[in-house]
Amino acid sequence: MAKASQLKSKCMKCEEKCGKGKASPEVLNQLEAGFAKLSNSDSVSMLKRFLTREVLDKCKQKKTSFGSTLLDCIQSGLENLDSGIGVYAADPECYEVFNELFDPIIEEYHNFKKTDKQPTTDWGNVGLLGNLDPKGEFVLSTRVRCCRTIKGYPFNPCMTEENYKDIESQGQNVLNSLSGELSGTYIPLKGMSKDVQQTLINDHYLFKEGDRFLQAANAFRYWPAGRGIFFNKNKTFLVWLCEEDHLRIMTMQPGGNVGDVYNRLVTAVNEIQKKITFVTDRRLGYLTFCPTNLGTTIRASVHIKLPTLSKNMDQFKILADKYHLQIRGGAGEHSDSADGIYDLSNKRRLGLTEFQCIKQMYDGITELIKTEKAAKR
Ligand code: ADP
Ligand code: DAR
Repeated sequence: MAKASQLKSKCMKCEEKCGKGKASPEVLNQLEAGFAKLSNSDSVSMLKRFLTREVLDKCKQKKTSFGSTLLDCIQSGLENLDSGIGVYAADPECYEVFNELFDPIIEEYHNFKKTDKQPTTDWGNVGLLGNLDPKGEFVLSTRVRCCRTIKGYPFNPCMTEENYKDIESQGQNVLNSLSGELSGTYIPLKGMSKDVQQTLINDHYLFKEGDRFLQAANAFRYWPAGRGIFFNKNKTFLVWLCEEDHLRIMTMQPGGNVGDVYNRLVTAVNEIQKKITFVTDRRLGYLTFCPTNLGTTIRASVHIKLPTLSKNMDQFKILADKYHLQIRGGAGEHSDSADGIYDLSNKRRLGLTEFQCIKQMYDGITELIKTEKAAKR
């Protein structure tokens, strides 16, 4: 397996495209053309609002040691003018090298200033979390996920096919060594039948394909090399390799027992972290491909039916905002609700501890269920 020092020179795509030290004339031309198109558009993305002429001039020549350029980070937002954010880090160094662009985005999305610092990891007291809906009236299922980046590798836009295979190999070796409730099976996406793949997606276990924002971010190169899913016998513990992030570690089960799901995630992450070194930053915590996932990287969600509250979506969104909850459809990001099922999760991941993230979801859903019950009377 290639050593971390060799890996950086292996990022041939970025190196070839940009050469050594500074961005190539071709990249500079693409940046100027993209900036002109963006400036003349009615986009309301954070990229549009924070990529000023001054920021572009400060960042356009720069490259990270992986060879990533500003173009590698903003290409998705230049192509998808309807992006909310429009920016991904092409490798972990981008948050520092292109901080003039990333810092204002991080501040606005996470309400996290340049002077703020992510607290050290604190999974808290799991015993304080129980079942949100013991009678099963509202909550169909609970899921908690976090993201992890393996040290020495870039993110998708700058990864080589060898990088994907290295990460898959490291991830598979660690996951296959887990025991007890966490023991399970790894299935590479390469060779997976379309029927099996679609069933796993429909059952909410496997990631979807073809997200246009990720496509434009160069997140699907060498697909399906290095991508795959690990899950235990009951599919209550799962890990995605090389989808959006190097690892997405998740636990889930039917019903509203947040304590059970969270406890299993904490156990799994701690076991995995005994065997792989993940990238963390003193200020931003765990680093991820997308800036929306920085810090704890925790998204704790319930699939829930709140038939009275969801009749008025404007009011529903105001309530969700009050409890720092994000509303997604039942099929995950960019999906609409079907059968009145909503995916409600903590919006905040950075500037608070892991326990505070899960508690924010727990308390918010508790309040929404109380409000639903009162509205039904
Ligand atoms: P992520 O959570 O990794 O940001 P998505 O929002 O796209 O990604 O969700 C990924 C998959 O997880 C989707 O199939 C989605 O339906 C499923 N999912 C998310 N939350 C829950 C939940 N509470 N119960 C069951 N499935 C869930
Ligand atoms: N749709 C893209 C990404 C937003 C965050 N979602 C992730 N990372 N899956 C946007 O810029 O709006």
